Amino acid sequence: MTNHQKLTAWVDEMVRLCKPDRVVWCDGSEDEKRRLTADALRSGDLEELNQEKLPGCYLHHSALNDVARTEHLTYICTPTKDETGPTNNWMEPGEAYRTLGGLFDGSMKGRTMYVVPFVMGPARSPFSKVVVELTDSLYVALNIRIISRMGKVALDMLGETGEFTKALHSKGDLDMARRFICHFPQDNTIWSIGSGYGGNALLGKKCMALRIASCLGRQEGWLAEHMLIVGIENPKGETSYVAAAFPSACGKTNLAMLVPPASLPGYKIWTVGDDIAWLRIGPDGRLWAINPEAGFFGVAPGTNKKSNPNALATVQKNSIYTNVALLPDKTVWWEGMDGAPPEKCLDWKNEPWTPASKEKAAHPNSRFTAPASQCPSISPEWENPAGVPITAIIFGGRRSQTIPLVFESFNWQHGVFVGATMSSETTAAAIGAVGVVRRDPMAMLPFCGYNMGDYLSHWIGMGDKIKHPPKIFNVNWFRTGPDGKFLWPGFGDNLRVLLWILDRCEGRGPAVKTPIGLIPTPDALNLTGLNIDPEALRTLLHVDRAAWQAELDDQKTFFNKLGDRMSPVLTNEHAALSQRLRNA
Ligand code: GTP
Ligand code: SPV
Ligand code: MN
Repeated sequence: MTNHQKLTAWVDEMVRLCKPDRVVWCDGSEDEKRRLTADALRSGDLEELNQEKLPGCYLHHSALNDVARTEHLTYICTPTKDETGPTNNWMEPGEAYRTLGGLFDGSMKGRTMYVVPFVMGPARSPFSKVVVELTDSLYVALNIRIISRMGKVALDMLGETGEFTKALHSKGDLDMARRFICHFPQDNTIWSIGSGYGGNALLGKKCMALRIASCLGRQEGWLAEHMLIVGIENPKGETSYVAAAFPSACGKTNLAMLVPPASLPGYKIWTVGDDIAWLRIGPDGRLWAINPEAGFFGVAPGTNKKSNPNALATVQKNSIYTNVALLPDKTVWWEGMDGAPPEKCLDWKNEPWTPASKEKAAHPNSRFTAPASQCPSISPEWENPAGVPITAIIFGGRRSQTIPLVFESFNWQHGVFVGATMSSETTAAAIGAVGVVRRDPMAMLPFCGYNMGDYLSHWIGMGDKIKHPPKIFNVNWFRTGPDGKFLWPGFGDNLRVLLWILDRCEGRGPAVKTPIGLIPTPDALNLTGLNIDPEALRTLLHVDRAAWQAELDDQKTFFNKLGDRMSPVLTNEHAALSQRLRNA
């Protein structure tokens, strides 16, 4: 299939290590899809869903101990620990190759190795990168087919000498004691064993397009970010694009597919990407973004006709569902879907479930994998090799207290500080406690492939190079009241906040200066047709000085952790914020 000698030599070497019974090179054809799907149905990797109601859709159950990314088993393997930094797990590369080599040795005996070449980024884009993943998981091969441009297209792009990321994956025995997700940035290599789940196993996504790509971006002068990209078309037909970084399960897919409320007629939303953005400086001095992916690996629970009709429409065909509940008619269900819960179903563990059951029917991190091209709001520009120009960058987390609905930073440096001091309550997207506030700079804490201090300096440095930098904002859709309910309706109504952001980018839109940044005046947000309690709105836009003092202390603790790699520009921003809060 290829005359790329380095590629075939590497595949041969990995075959000698993993000792599969068979090796299958994936070409991405429809015929191959049919074959692999039939194999997956036979092996039990996939279960067929109702082909009348959900054509081309299948269900996958992962192992019970393999339902989310395992950050504590994820390593960056650089020659020195300092390059990896204090926020990542580190393993010396030699030790990592030895330890994982022992586990990979013979791991594919009795199994098939799929050689899966794919492109991250639009075909013919100079920004795109090729990855070749070797995997013993049919589920992984079929997922990659949906979320990237897989097969011949990638080998064509490689030619005989092109660069590619070497990604080796085996389910191993799925025991967490023998699970490792290791990144070798200096070798452009990823080795992952012991998991078949999402970000641990679909190595083009978080492992390559964020961890490895962030290292490439630093060397080559661009940014690989955990960001959605969305276009907002106004009633005059003008479209502006924004990129937004929120941590896992904090609303990227939903914002990327937002449906404008009926009370704001004439606006249209265009989805470019829902999870990852690669951002470069264009010839015009603006920042341009591409979505390296070709599909969505989205959170299922909470997706319904009201919250995200576009996602729901996207997943009606050619989609793989992971760890959702199965209804008697072989369609799917999850918590937060429209209508009453089913009288009975099989839960994500494949066990009988009724509304009286104590546990959830779908796993909180259950997901759908669906082609981006099926999304009703997909942007006509989504595969533009040049990307789309970014007017605003938005940071945001899940914070029940303190952080206002929206604020604007004073300039690029202050904006980077706002991103660097982001924090969010943890979610089910990673194994571990849920609801604990943690510092998560740019929503990249689990995804930065090098020293976080150097990463923040890279962001500062980019500001000097971008002639027309986007304005930087912060949002929080998740503020709650005394009753624990969300104060802001969220979802489609988030457009109201986006419109203020775009107004500000055009030098319009009233704002008040506060110590933390510029906040909309109460009448600055377009609230037409929205029934929101004025008291709730006051809380949403209020800067509580005592709460911000605690915030400052926690920011300081985090910055201190980065030691001498911490950007002095950002420590100065911290001191300046402290001063502004004192003077207020
Ligand atoms: P990853 O794929 O893990 O990176 O997640 P994501 O950032 O794309 O998050 P997603 O849009 O899938 O949303 C995660 C959860 O947050 C879902 O349960 C949503 O229903 C909920 N959510 C999203 N947007 C909003 C919002 O504006 N308000 C509220 N209250 N909840 C939201
Ligand atoms: C996330 O956790 O941010 C995801 C899902 O988008 S995963 O692909 O598993 O990383
Ligand atoms: Mn994500």
